[in-house]
Amino acid sequence: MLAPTRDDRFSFGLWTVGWQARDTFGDATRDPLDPVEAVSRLAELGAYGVTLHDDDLIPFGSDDAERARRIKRFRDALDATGLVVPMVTTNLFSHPIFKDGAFTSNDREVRRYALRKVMRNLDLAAELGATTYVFWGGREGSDTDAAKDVRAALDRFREALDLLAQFVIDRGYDIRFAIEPKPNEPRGDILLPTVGSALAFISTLEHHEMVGLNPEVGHEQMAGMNFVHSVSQALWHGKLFHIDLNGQRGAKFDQDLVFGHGDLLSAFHLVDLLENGGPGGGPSYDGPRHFDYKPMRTEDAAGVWTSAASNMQTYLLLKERAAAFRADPAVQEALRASQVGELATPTLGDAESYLDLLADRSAFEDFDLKTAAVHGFGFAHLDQLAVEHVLGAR
Ligand code: DIG
Ligand code: MN
Ligand code: MN
Repeated sequence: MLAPTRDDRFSFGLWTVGWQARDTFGDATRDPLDPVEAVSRLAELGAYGVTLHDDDLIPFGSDDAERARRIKRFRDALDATGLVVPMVTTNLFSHPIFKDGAFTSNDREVRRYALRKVMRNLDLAAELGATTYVFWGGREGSDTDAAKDVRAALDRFREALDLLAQFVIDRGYDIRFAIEPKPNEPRGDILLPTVGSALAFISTLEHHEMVGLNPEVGHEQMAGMNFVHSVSQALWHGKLFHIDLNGQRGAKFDQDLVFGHGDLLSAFHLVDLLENGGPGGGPSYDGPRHFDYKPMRTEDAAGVWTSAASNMQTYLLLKERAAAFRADPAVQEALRASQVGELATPTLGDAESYLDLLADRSAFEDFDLKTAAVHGFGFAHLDQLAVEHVLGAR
């Protein structure tokens, strides 16, 4: 067993270990979990942080006295354990008023209420020391194309984020925003469904420099995307502000499995990317390793903590395997044979212009098409080496 430490920067949402396992087809199988207990149990397991929606800590509709009491209890538990709060977010999806969305509800009064709910929670996020604020628009979308003017919805989504960014700037908060894409569920189609659509949207925002991404493994995979590609492009844009780690087995309902319990090979290459920078070298990401997963509905309280520990254990094992993979001389030789490093070399030489390229007969007129056409890249050997490292066979 590998022991997680605070230096691993593992964090969990209160809503993960606190999930009572109520789903569309069944009632809760577990009792509510006191956030204070969650803090102390996660600290014991080796986590360094907890994250939360406003309603996870302060039940919707609590009066000010109850709000203050719950915040104080929570902060005392943080002080007692040393856990930090790297990220905070808003629940803009559970209460019935959000049934047609929050920032993009057809009902303008709901949109105004949602903005107030977020501003109130941004104050709490700053008070708790969070530096990342996530926006997962779970209800921003539609169930019929007849009922949503998507162009107007994107206008309203942008209006909301521009206003909230201005609020954070004016308040002087050290907070950046991270949009979390998801293609569907609970709406038939959710706006900003993938990393790509979110990046395009972010580029139109007034304060785009303070808005990045919080990609979630299962959400990209629900859309049939390669999560390593999604995270790589987020990194390439300098927009990987946070990450939601979990597992997913293909394009089906959002499973929120323990990290690595879905596509294990993808999880290995993701850890290699985050920790070692992947083929390009790194490391690439120094933010929290945040788990947004759900203990299976079949589990009792003991099973919840087993699953929480499993996220960190699997991550650490994959981190160890990825380090061995990068250190393996056979892998380094295979990478050279597959010309993986060559991709980092610009296609044109230093100070070479397209005119020089046009004049270079070896690039086209005399290019040896036959040899290039039958060239073998040796990826099968490299892929097998990766699999053998994941299996602990090397
Ligand atoms: C679900 O994947 C979403 C919500 O749980 C939350 O808003 C966000 C925070 O990571 N993830
Ligand atoms: Mn999810
Ligand atoms: Mn998430």
